[in-house]
Amino acid sequence: MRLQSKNAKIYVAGHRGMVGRGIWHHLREAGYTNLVGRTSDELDLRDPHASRRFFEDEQPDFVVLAAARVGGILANDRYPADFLGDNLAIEQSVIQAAHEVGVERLVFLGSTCIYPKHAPQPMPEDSLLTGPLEPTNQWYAVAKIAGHKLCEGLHRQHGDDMVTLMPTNLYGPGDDFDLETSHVLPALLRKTHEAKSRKPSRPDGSDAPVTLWGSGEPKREFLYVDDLADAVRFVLETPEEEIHEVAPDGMLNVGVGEDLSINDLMTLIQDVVGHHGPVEHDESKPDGTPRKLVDTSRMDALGWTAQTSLRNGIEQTYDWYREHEEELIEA
Ligand code: GFB
Repeated sequence: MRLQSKNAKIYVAGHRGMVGRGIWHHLREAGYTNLVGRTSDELDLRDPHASRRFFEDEQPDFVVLAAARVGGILANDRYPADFLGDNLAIEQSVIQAAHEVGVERLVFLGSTCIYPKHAPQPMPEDSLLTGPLEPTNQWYAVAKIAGHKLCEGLHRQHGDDMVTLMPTNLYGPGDDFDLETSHVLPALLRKTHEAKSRKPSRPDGSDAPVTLWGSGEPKREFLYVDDLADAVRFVLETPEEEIHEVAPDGMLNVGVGEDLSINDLMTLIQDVVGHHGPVEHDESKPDGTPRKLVDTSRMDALGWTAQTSLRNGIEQTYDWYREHEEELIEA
């Protein structure tokens, strides 16, 4: 059942993370007044009993499942059991509880790393499970595939209204800027900002170098978090039959339809930050999947497109980073 009433109770799971927070603010701005959230200290979503109690007490009408253990290429590679186990546990507990209390609709957030490493580009939803996964993030991918399949299975077996969105690489205000765990965009923003701020500059007046991981040749597509939040609202408001007409498996890619190499992203970030200095490569770090551009035909057919240009999104993220720099470094 689609979201129509501004008073409907919407539970945003993971509302303190970058994605959940973006969705929360966006829904608020769209006039939805009855939002529910719990921090991970208040409610451990990996615990099925606690999740079940919470759903029974709150009886949400709609659920957006944005809670997950997430991280960049290195974190995925270093903590395989956490990325697989925590995500499986969260999905099982939240999706099952939503089924048991009979919510109107659940929107589950997956990731485009669920597609095979060598999927055709752009990657259509039906390339799922047609080939081997990228090894660095296979653990996270398997968990996200399982979450989607649980939604698809509940739809098939019980008629539950559950939709999975597969967003491409996300970034924006509130992102993780920790260099060990973050994704490439916030990591390069921080490194470039710090290189530019390092004084004195080099003898020729140029800024200190920035080191990026790997060859810089892999290509990625970046989606601004507010655009994803808008896509979530749009999907919540779209009738179920329309969604299933374009997405019989209940899966919708969300992207911008364009990608660029990490080297080109570096150049754009240098331009936004005003960094004039060399770029070095740490080839001991992995490149990951060579390319990950999503086919957005299904969302196009429903009438949704992303609005924020990459440059504009990076500028807004950089503004946010500078405002919060001190607290981020202390944390
Ligand atoms: O964003 P990222 O960590 O994740 O890395 P993935 C993308 C590319 O940027 C890789 C390169 O080729 C990295 O080697 N890169 C260059 C850097 N410099 C840096 C840096 O300083 N930090 C980081 N983090 N990367 C993740 C998956 O894959 O994407 C997750 O591991 C999830 O499971 C997420 O799917 C969206 O795009 O490779």
